[in-house]
Amino acid sequence: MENKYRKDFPFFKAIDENEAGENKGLIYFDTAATAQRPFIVLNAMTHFYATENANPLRGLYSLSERATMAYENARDTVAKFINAREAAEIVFTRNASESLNLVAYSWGLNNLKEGDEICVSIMEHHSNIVPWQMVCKKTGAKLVFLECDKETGIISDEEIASKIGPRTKIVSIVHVSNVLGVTNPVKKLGEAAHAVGAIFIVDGAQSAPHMKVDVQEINADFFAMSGHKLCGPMGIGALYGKRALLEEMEPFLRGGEMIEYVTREKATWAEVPHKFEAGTVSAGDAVGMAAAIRYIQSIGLENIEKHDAELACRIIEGMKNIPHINIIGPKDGNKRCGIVTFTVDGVHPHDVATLLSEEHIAIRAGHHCAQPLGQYLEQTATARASLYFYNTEEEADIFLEKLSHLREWSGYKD
Ligand code: C6P
Repeated sequence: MENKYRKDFPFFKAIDENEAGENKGLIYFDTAATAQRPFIVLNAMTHFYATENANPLRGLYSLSERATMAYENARDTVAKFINAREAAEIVFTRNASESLNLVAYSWGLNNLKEGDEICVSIMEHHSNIVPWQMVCKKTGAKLVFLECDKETGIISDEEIASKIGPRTKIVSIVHVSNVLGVTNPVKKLGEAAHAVGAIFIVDGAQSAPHMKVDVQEINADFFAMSGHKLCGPMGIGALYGKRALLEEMEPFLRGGEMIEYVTREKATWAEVPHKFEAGTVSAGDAVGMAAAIRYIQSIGLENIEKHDAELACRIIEGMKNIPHINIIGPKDGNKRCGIVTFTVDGVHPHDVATLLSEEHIAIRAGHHCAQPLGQYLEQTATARASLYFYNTEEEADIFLEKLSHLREWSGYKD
């Protein structure tokens, strides 16, 4: 795929036209943390605030009705994007973390008891561990970890069969690991969960931006995602949930238009999904997220997936020719979803990121909010380059060239 997309982004346009000030010449390889935003998203949000702004879901005047319509249309776009059965199965949240917390608080706390088990994998982001630790603490349930092969990141069938059993009530798994880049076999994991009567939750923070997701095909009961990782604004995300489950759940947060009727003593709740959306909703951000989804759909998720794989292959193959670089996770760029994690012998990952920053390359280093995985792999910190459709082969080659000097810059002679 030739890179005709950079001009769609004020951020890259400024860099490419040499008008980026402090960002001059910057290579942005940190999309797994957050993506950049195209004009189309910023314009959609400006349009909403300039012409449709009123408090949605409340007003009886036409401007408020238009704001409501913009918000509900955005919900419809998210629903179609992941093939939900209906828009009511999409709850807007702040991000994937809040989506997972919603399920933990509203389903987990009300359905688990001592002796039950929650099964996650060792490669989970903290956002899919710490809410479950809270549920375990409050209910007496136990958190069980599926371990993976340390080289390939694969979770074996034997591991799945030995950890998901009659005590399992929740299986909550990351679709694409933000460290290893591997795509977990969610369909198989969902079947294993449902076979023992557990609910199946998928953390799609890193998958939804990079591949076609079909929540019905993977038979997820819940699916969590963030807007900012797919070129949308920060502060908006979504939780997909099957209607029957959402209907039986208690609200997560309370107040605003999530009520049906309130007396001095008690309240009843609005229909789903509004039952889960307390207070004034983030309509401008929802509009921005929908614009981002339409934008990446116009590029084509299969094209994005192919581009990310080609660039990751180029980087991984290049890294194999540089001494003292260790790739963490699969050595095949086709299996990395654009996420390349590595270490350099003798150079702390934080120094790798700092030295590269001096060369105008932005990568992430540290524990990547996946400390149990770091402990399992005996890597307290790693460096990570993460790519998207707006990155180029030229950037990959500059990155590799700089990488080949890191040891020398750190005082090593070999
Ligand atoms: N990972 C990273 O640099 P939020 O922050 O709620 O939008 O997403 C949380 C989250 C959940 N699951 C996975 C697999 C993730 O990768 C993330 C976010 C970023 O890897 C920031 S820590």
